[in-house]
Amino acid sequence: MKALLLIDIQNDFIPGGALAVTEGDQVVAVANKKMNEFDLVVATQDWHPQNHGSFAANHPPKNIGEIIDLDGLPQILWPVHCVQQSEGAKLVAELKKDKIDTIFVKGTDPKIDSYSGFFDNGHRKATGLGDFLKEKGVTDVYVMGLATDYCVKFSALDAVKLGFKTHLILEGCRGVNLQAGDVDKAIKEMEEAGVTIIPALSESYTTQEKI
Ligand code: VGL
Ligand code: ZN
Repeated sequence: MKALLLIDIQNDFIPGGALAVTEGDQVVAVANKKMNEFDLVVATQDWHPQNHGSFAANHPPKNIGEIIDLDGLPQILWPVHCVQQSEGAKLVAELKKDKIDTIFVKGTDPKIDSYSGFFDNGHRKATGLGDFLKEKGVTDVYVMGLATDYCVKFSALDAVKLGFKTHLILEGCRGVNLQAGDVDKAIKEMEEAGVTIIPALSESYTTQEKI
């Protein structure tokens, strides 16, 4: 039994959003197409309270990109993003919602960030996604979404740790690349941890497929 796991395909992570990922909007078409190949589709949603500790604005005079200690863990400071109930936190309008079985929210505790869809960054609390997939009899998890070097990476790494055969749909991912090379490093890290990387289709193959 395989499941498609859509990571944080939210307005704030696409161009025009608060934490825009270059070409982030391009993963939507991939998600909408891939959904048809799966019996189970689940999504994650970054869902922060306004006072979340990952927001630079909550630690003046600190700036975006600086690293602080947040309740004992190193924390990169981000722009205010994916605030609960805001437009930016909504799943992208063009993403087909009818096929999504359940949405798991994360990052709700102001004291700890949660890049992975399974656990917070300190592995202190689970979101319920792991147990949910196990109860459904899922053996294989196919991960895609935003962003490759943060939430996609940590979700894929946790999926491996939980014993799922884990696959990364590369054409359905885009990354932040805060430092040049971060996305490539993330892909390598996932591969070394046992994630199967499904390479992006070549341009010509994509064109052929559309005909
Ligand atoms: C993400 C940074 C902060 C992500 C979420 O979805 O990759 N990155 N919050
Ligand atoms: Zn976040």
